[in-house]
Amino acid sequence: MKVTDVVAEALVKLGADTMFGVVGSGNFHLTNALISRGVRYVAARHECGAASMADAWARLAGRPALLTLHQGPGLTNALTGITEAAKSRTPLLVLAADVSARAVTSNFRIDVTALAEATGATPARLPSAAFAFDDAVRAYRTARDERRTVVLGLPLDVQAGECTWPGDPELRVAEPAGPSQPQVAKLAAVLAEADRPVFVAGRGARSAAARAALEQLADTCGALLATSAAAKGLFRGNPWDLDVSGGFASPLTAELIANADVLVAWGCSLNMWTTRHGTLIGPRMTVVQVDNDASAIGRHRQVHLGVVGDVALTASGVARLLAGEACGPDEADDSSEAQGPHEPQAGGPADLRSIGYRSDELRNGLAARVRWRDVPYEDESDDTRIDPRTLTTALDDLLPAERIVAIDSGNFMGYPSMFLSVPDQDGFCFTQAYQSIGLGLASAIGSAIARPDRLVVAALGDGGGLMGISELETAVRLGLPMVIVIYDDEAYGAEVHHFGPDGYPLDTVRFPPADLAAIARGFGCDAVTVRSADDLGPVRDWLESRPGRPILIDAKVTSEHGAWWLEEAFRGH
Ligand SMILES: Cc1ncc(C[n+]2csc(CCOP(=O)(O)OP(=O)(O)O)c2C)c(N)n1
Ligand SMILES: [Mg+2]
Repeated sequence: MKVTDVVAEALVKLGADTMFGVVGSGNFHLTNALISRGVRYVAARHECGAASMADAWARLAGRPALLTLHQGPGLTNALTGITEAAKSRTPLLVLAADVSARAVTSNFRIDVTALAEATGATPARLPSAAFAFDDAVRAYRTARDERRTVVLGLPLDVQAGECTWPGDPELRVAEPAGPSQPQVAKLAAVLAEADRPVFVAGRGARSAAARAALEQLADTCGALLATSAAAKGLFRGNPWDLDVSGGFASPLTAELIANADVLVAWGCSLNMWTTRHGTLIGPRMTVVQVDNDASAIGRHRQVHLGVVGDVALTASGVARLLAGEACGPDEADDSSEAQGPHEPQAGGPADLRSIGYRSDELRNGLAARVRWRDVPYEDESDDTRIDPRTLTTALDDLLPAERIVAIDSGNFMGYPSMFLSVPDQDGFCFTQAYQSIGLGLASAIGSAIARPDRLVVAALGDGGGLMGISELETAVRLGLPMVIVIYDDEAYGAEVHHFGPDGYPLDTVRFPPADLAAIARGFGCDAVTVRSADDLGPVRDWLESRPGRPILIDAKVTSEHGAWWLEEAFRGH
């Protein structure tokens, strides 16, 4: 068989079914070999867009996407998206065509392995036709089982070679590893003593199984439930959900986390964003980190206890140990409540009892004040521009709850992150591990392909939106009914607010007005320019008719001062 057929057959047998890319001569045959075996191929207009689509798709599907690239510039164009995926531990297999070993003077020659390494991706290569099957299978398994972004270099001469089909690859998937019993016991002891425990769940806890196990354990010891931005939505619907910890946290959330006596990070790195540069971690707080990757423990800050193990297995192991033990100070007073610690409590009367950090009063306080949209503010809208908070609250009311919010980077980004609710952990696509602007539209497209059952909302700045705008053609060509909101301040607002207060010239980061609605119509989108909430009528009409094309909202937003989280963010520069 041809090597391209062997590689394609092996990947399909392993479960690959969705591929993004831009096709040139070097990846033409392999891409077609995959398509002919039933793999869905999505043609992007720029390789970086293809990479971000693949990244978002894989985050939501929970298994590797394929990214197919032409040799040389095909790979370098994709590097920013690949770096974001690698930093986010997205399972992604990059099929990177490469020049033949002997083509030393080719224009397309580039050091693929060095490039992959430089981005934090895992390099792999097909050095010979004879081992093409084994190398391709290993690359896919590394992406899937170790949640890595793998760049598989595919030299043209090897692709054109032949080899024999050795038989189907083994389909076994690596089992998650549980923690050691002594570590489970230590964590149980910490929680048994905790008066005000808070759990912060991160990317490594983004699953229904982890949610169930964490909620059960939190019920047992009265913990409040927060997430990092990457896991936003995980505890939606739980009355003890604090939403996101860190720079995006509402005042009540920040206060409750800072006052915890025990904080357990579950599959969460506790980076400067999640801890607000450490300010949410009090000096007497006991900090525990649970992660299936030993190297993640203590990487961003010191912890008192590190537990190496799968989040769901660890949480259920600790809950089992605590079962039957009173771990909240008030639990003994609560004997009238017949419910045992392991019975589901959400929504039931047992939620009303006081245990750990939980009380009736707090529950009511959370219901009334934990969301940003319930925090009072002075509306700064004027005749020509809408306050981004007012815009986003109006959209939150207008858009269906079953949604996925995909966010680009910039000053604007906290508004959609905090004022648009999401239904669960799959409702938020946050491609911010590399803090690049320009990835948001493509990650929204990848999300829409992964979850056609949900309305996807792309939230972009005018800078990031224009940087990635070529993919508007992809969204229109694919007939994706998505909402694209551009927070248009006619500037790289993040830079304006960073340097403006010190009196620096801002000409390099300000732009003349652009009619983004007209540009969108040129691509074939519906579009509307919004200067007040009254202008949102066409969005309502679009939602009712749901035509098979996107609608772009060019929201001319107020920008007198930077967003509240921005100051925090600049401390990390
Ligand atoms: C690829 C890339 N280039 C430059 C930057 C630096 N940068 C961060 S935010 C920003 C401005 C983004 O402008 P816009 O998308 O309009 O959002 P705003 O800040 O105005 O809300 C820039 C240039 C970056 N993060 N990534
Ligand atoms: Mg802007």
